[in-house]
Amino acid sequence: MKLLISHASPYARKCRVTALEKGIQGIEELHVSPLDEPEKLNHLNPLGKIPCLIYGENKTLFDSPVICAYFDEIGEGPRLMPKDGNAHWAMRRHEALFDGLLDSALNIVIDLRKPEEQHSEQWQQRWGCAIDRALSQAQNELDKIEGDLSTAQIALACAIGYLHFRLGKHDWLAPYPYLNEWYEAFAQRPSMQATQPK
Ligand SMILES: N[C@@H](CCC(=O)N[C@@H](CS)C(=O)NCC(=O)O)C(=O)O
Repeated sequence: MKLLISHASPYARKCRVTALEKGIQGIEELHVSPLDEPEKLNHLNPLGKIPCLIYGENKTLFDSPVICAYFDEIGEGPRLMPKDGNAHWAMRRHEALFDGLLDSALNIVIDLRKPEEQHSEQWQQRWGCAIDRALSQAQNELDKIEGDLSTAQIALACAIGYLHFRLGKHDWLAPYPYLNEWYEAFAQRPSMQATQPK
């Protein structure tokens, strides 16, 4: 299997953490810069985004939730996402919330990379508020998120890691001490340590 990644991509990190936690061996990580090397990526993922997994006989999977679900299925150990029922949908909801948090953070990063006169204060504020509401809900629902390792925990930890990595000037977790405590402990896992963004 080959996984197209960059060391800075938080979506790729979700997949890499999941693969490590599920004991999946033999994944070759190929480093791709989606903006600079579209020819390496676009024929595999028409959306031109990483992560993208190549498996089997040149089959591809993209979008980190799909790749994580695939790793959960083929890997060892307890499932990271309950197979069905209410627990499944509750976890899917949390995964969507934390992936959406990540999308808002990435939107801010992209906006900040534009020439200054093209920055949009209004959109940055909107995305920032979405991040804050998602973090607030994560802390309020921490009792449901904590516990056995799960897809939702990995998505949340990678999203918070990205806030620290790219938008660390702002202390996003200051209002959420319990969430911060949870994150600090989770970030010590070998899978998180091995995939720190660069
Ligand atoms: N929903 C996708 C988002 C992936 C994504 O946006 N990846 C970024 C890198 S962090 C990318 O490849 N961006 C290139 C682009 O948007 O053209 C996922 O969960 O995998």
